[in-house]
Amino acid sequence: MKSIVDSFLDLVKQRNGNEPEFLQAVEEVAETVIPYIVKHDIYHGKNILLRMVEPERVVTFRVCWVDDTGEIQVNRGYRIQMNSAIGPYKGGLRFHPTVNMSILKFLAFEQVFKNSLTTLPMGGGKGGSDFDPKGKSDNEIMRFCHSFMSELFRHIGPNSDVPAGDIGVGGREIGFLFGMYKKLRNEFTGVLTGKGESWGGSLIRPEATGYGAVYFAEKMLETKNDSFKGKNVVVSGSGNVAQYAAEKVIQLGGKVLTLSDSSGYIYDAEGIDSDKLAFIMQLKNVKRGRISEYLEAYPNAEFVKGKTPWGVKCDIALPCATQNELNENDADTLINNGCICVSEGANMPSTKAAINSFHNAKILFAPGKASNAGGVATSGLEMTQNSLRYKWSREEVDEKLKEIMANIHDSCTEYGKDENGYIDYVKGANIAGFVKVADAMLAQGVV
Ligand code: NDP
Ligand code: 2IT
Repeated sequence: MKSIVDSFLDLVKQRNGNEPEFLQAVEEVAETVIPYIVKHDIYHGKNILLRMVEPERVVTFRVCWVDDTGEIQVNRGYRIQMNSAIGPYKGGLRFHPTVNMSILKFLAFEQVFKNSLTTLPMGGGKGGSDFDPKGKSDNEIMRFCHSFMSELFRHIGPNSDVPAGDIGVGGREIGFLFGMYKKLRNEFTGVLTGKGESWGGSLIRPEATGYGAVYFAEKMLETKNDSFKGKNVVVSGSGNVAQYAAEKVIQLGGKVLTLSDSSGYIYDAEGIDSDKLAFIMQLKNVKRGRISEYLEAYPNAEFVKGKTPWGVKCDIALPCATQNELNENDADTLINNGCICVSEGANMPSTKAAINSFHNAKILFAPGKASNAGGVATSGLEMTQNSLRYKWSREEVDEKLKEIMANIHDSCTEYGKDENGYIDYVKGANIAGFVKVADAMLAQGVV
């Protein structure tokens, strides 16, 4: 068995040797899906996984824009159209200086499995730019977004490819991108999700990824007759996903001890309550400040510079910042400190060795492609509402989101439960996500 996995990975490495994050994502899937393929004749010998690791299309383009000092800036834009077997390409746009082909291909690959798990008809894609939004004025952000869309519009559409937000792309950026798309196409369509409430956006979309990651953790805890009530929770990041994960934890009676950004983390032993979270939302979303400024309002808290929060003793950990932010040592520290549950809000925040530690310790661990799928699922619900030219209430969307997260939990259990009752959510998510896409690819032939 091992040798089939190894020879597959050797081939993928030969073709993508300079793409470490992409290889990391493929390796995790191959190790769980190939043994399943080998046992199931309909998938065996069809090179399905080999077809799935090759993007259907990759677009890269130049993005020129003029900064506030009048200087001309040049960035690189990308859209990876990974797999459209079960629906239009769907996935976010990331604006961050670390964006490159490896990062976007890993994200697009994960997205294919994640979108399949949502039960909604969405293929997988991802895009973005190496543009750094930090410290840019609103006008600079607008000029960049307009320039970016002045090329991307050729490659997307409401029935072909529907982008959304990710790191560095939130409501403000989606607005600027949508404005330029609408102008160039002269049509008002649901080509992007995460839109504003008054122009086609879905209620609960901003909250959905963070809420979903907590709903998923709640489902995992239920398997142990446990809940968030009275639990100490460590959250990383302080962006969209982290903020709403924290909000839901507080609503469910948990105590949020930390939040972070790329400069370090804040630790508030008294707990970050809803008033403190409102301060953080204002600080990050309106003032666009740094998490360390929390101490100006709440001097009893600590700011730990240059560190991630995994050393803080907790019951539950929610990594909600970025890829590979939690390594093997961090995982061991969490386990030794009594952590019982890790639900990933970010994409691939735990390294492979960290995941092995969680599995060996038999604690509850959910990979992002299952636990953070609430964001894209609610994007799918936004697409549905746009097609219907209709709007559901907050309660209706939240109810559907909860139901989708519960379904994903069931799918992971179906394919991931071992003979001793332990649920390997990584294996479960990979196989459940794979089966639906593979069946569609088989039905559509070699295209
Ligand atoms: P935001 O841009 O809103 O926030 C990102 C947060 O992560 C910030 O606090 C940022 O800090 C921190 N961060 C980013 N890069 C690093 C880094 N290299 N080291 C440490 N901290 C870092 O993004 P989101 O909250 O939307 O995204 C967070 C994660 O969730 C990503 O992995 C994304 O792919 C994933 N995700 C997002 C979804 C969505 O709907 N938005 C859906 C599913 C997954 P700083 O400000 O210092 O950069
Ligand atoms: O990683 C993700 O799932 C996202 N950034 C959200 C994608 C989407 O289309 O809503």
